[in-house]
Amino acid sequence: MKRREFLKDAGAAALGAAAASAAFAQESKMRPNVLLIITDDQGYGDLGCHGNERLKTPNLDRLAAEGVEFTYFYVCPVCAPTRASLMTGRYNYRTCAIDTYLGRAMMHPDEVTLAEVLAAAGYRTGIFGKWHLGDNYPMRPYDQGFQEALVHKGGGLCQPSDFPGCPGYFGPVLDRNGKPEKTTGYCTDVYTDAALKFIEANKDKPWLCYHATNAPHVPLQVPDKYVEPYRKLGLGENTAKVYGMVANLDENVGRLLAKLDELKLAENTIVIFLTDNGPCPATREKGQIRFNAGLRDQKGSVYDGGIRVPFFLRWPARAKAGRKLDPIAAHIDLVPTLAAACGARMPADIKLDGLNLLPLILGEKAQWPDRTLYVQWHRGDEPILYRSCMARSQRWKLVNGKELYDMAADPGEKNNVAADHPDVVAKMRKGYEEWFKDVSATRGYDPPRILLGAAQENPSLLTRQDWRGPQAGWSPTSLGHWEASVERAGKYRIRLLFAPVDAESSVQCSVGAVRVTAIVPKGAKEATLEDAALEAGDARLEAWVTTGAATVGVHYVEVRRLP
Ligand SMILES: [Ca+2]
Repeated sequence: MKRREFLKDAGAAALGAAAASAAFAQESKMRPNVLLIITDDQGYGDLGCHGNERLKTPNLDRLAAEGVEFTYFYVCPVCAPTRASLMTGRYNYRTCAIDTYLGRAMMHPDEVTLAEVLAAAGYRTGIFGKWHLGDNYPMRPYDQGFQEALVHKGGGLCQPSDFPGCPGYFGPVLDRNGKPEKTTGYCTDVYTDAALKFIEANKDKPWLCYHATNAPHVPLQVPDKYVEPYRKLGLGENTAKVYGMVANLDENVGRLLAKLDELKLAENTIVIFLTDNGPCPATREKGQIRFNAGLRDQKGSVYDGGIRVPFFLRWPARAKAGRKLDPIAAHIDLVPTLAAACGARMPADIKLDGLNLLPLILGEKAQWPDRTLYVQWHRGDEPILYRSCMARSQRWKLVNGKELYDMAADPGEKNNVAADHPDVVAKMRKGYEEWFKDVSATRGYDPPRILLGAAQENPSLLTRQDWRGPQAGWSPTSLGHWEASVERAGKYRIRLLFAPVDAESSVQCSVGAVRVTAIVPKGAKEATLEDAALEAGDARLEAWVTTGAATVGVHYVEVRRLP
């Protein structure tokens, strides 16, 4: 069954039942709400309850104490891959979201997301903050099951995907359900305000609130009042700012928890907190990674410092508080766990990689299987066998196919014991190779295409987040193209935005075989190209500015189908 048919069927079933039966309404009242909080580049050690003696996180510590904690919870070493797995219950290599930018964070639109699964089961769904799985139709959060969205574009604020004129973390211009909206206040506060409003408005229905902050990702912008206490402790400026961002986050988590109390929703709301990867290398002080509870390495690494993150789950109605669970778990487990907890149906033909963790969370006596989790990471278009990968069973961890660590005895991954356990190494290598072949075969590694001229998105704003090609990048001289597909033939208006030119220049845009051009005067920073007659179908879109002998790419392309 195709995903859209499934979603239609499941949605109709849920709605039909709801209309037909008061019992269902009663039952749906018992369905838990889900508040899923994920932060960006906050490491395992960036929490008071993980032994950080300087950083104060009273609200997150409280959440940990009131819920269960998975001690060994794994994600990918960077942002978008983690989010793809979180949203689908599948290894990200199955989903086309295989890197963070240059078109590789776009997730295949046929993937079924947590939001789609819960929406089909009658949930209200909202996302506030960071999506990072595609900025254009049909990959945006509201194309993928979220009924309400207030999100930044790309992988974070202050990136080339920002709406033109977005000032940064303070008063960001955000995407509200497909329209740019100038906000006021600090980004994390803005997302929380929107989440609180969403929860309040939907207090009588089951809901999924995905609260995904771009903090404490770089750049380290945060109100100074949060940073000052950490400067006073003598911490370096980077660490003080990261801690300030986390302190602000913690305060916002406190606001969310207080709202659940106020609305008397806390009992039957599943609150989950996790982060998407380890601490960012750019925030080191004099080359040193900040406190990370003894884990090895940082963001971008498959040692535990890059991929082992905090994971707390609070559900007072059903999960006894204060337990630490040692079975290994991962981002791929969220979808099966939450689908089970919320009574939602999964499409039968979808290969989920994760396990339903409920038996562990509810403390049922379950035979829990030892399994092996896999994480791999690369930059660019295709992963390479054995490059930056790890396989993890309950006891062992194999890194890059050749280093073996006994994780129970050596959580800091200091002693490679591969030579002592050739049988374990051989078995894990075999498992990894099978996994690599399997995930690579799902969709291959071509990026998805952006659809132009669709009723759902017109105009489309293309940014450097998703452009492609050997010279594509985020520097002033970068030059790239977009892999697009024109949904409907017709007349289009194409507007280009670029860095101000220092002399008369020629600007050009090609879409497939069609090329439109203009001459702009010195100082110009945009041009509108009228009457591009585009055919339907796949097309490469390129746009560039030539000044004298130099040719550089544009910053934005706005493609509008004319009526
Ligand atoms: Ca991240």
